[in-house]
Amino acid sequence: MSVFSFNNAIVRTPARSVVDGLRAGDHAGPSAAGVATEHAAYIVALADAGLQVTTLPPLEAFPDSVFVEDPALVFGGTAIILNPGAPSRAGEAAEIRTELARQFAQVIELDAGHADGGDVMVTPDAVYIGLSARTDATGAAALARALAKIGRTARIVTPPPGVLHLKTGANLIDEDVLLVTAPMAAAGMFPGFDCITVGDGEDAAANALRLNDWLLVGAHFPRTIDKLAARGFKLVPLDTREIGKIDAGLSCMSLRWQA
Ligand code: CIR
Repeated sequence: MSVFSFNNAIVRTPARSVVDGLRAGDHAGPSAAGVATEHAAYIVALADAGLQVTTLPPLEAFPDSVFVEDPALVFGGTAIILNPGAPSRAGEAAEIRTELARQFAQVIELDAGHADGGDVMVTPDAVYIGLSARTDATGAAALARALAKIGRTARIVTPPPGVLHLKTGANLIDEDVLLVTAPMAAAGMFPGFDCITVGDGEDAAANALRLNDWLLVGAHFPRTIDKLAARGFKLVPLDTREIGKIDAGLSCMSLRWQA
């Protein structure tokens, strides 16, 4: 079974408060209607790729709660409840626990530090954990211990400063192929991988999402799309311009696993 085999996903309907989602710059936030439209199209794309989608209700108290990838990490049979590093997001872990306990035979809690799922990238050989402003060394070590309990090897890496999450800048799109930004490629964290660099001025395109045979990619990154098409990827372009205003991309909006 490949790391891209998925038949289940959890998403959460965006709250109206998503307009107040965290962002690094001081630019305007997204519109609630715009995020809702992008989210609805995303759910269709997950279903079209063969995933059964569980949709959780919106959480107005948590503007970033649409990004369910961050408070947990899931594999077939096991969910690991993480501890998001942004104070405004810490409560999201408790909010998703009940659903994970319902759907997974084993639920493991991170027992120290902070870690966001956006900093976790699963590859065939190892689970990469990126240190960031959200994932600290204590949380990364605790996550590595949790992964060891389920027979997974962790590899802790340090992305360049200023990158929100590991997967903001690097995503596995084939067994040994990464889609990366130029700074991530230059950081030399991924020896042995074939790194495809996103098109000029299209760094946000790096957060693409491989599901089964399909690669979901931001629709407004033409140079990256050309590169990926030339390599033969089966692309599903999706509009991410609204969620992009709060520093998010396509992996952030779901938890995915093979049941
Ligand atoms: C945040 O700053 O936490 C959200 N506005 C964006 C989270 C993106 N999540 C992800 O990359 N996994």
